[in-house]
Amino acid sequence: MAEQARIGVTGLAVMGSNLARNLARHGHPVAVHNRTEAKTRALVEEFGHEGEFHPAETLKQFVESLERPRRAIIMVKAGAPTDAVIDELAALMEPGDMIVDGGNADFRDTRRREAALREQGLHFVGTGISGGEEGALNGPSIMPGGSKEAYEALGPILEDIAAKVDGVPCCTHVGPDGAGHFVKMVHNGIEYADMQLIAEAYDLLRHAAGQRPAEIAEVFRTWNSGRLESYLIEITAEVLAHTDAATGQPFVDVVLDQAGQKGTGSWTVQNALELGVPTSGIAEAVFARSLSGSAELRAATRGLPGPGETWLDSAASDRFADDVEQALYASKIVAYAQGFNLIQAGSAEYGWDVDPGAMATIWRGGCIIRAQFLNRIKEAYDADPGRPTLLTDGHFAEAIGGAQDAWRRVVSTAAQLGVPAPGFSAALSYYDALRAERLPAALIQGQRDFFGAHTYRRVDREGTFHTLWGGDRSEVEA
Ligand code: NBP
Repeated sequence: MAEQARIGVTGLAVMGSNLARNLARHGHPVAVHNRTEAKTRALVEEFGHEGEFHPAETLKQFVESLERPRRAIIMVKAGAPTDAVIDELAALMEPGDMIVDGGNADFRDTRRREAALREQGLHFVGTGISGGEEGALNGPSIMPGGSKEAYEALGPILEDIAAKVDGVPCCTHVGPDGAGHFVKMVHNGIEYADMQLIAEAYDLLRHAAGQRPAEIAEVFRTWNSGRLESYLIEITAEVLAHTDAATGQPFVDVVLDQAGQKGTGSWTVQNALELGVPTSGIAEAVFARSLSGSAELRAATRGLPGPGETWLDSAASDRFADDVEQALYASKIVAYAQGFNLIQAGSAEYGWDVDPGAMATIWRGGCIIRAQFLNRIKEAYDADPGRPTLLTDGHFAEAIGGAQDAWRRVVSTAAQLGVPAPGFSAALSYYDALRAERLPAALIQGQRDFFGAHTYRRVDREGTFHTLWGGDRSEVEA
């Protein structure tokens, strides 16, 4: 078969089909293949007019239809199916060719696959693709890892089909081997945190201030024209304003209150634990989803006593929405600051040299967490790429300084009225812990030394010490 296609996509479920259409619409001749051939035919029959498609019945035909060096994107189920397709493709390819995994792979798998294919002279590009099916079709945020050389051959095509913000593509070379999938994982973790904080804001307006969903939808619409402007705030207003056709009830009241998850949130937290990076905003969001799904536990505990007061009085209710906006903005800053610290830690651990400001740039469009706010993050890292936390940036420090009284009122109101707000509370505790001159970790060191002779260091002189707790309590140098 003649080598005519610039790039190929194998795996034509919703994501692969839409990505192939996006490529074709941008004038890139695209080879298409799917294990079950009917999907390939259906795609070309329905959308063949959108561009130049080269349907292949077998993976061999698919590979033969690609111009060299070959560029093949895999969009199949993550895990074993991806390994199976990689093995099959690699056997058909030649040195210098590129295999791109656009699925939601674990970055460790990506590192393993990249090393194995490098041995064979092939490039392996694990790339995060965010924005769901709509993004894949109309412009996703793309986070490719792999070698610089592979990016030179692949990047321009990916940048072409990515979302654009102010003319800048939401795609850049993230870093070697698993960097792209790591950053995509953290993106998803931040998405969990952002959604949880928004949900808590809704819950407080509903169950502390007594507002109806339609009223809260209006509050979110207002917020969406300010500093919180983002896709997630926008769709929250839409969901809250929606009425269930069958019952006439607010849609949010007829949906079972058990949130699902596919796993990238918990991956993020697992990696944060391994790297020792506090990402309490993401962790609380993952746990909140787990708790919501713990049906038996919730049923068994429903009657546990709560506080006497459960509503704000009307005067307090009136100013509460403003307070919640401030708490939401401050907590969001903390959640993002934690997520970016995790990216920096992963980058240092695996030697990726990821530019955090560039990540903020490519998340401004196409993906679920797209937001105005990301421009601010980019500016903060442009001003100081090595900054230890976003919280020290002038804009964010000032925003939190201005928000903190309201933030504290919201967290204490939530506690007093018995409305759960784990994201808001954890974010505030993190902020206060960072600010603290002394942490109670000194006491923990004392406890550890007492029961396990784990030793401690002193504030006033060098060295490692142990107190003879079981003896005369004198101090010895360890
Ligand atoms: P799915 O994750 O549902 O996978 C279905 C595709 O995998 C079909 O093309 C199927 O072929 C193929 N496949 C399977 Br299953 N096992 C295979 C095997 N052993 N060999 C060859 N092909 C196999 O598709 P998706 O929802 O389009 O997602 C694709 C990837 O993109 C996933 O990794 C996903 O995590 C990621 N992703 C999805 C989204 C989203 O919003 N859905 C967003 C971002 C990333 P068949 O037709 O023959 O069964």
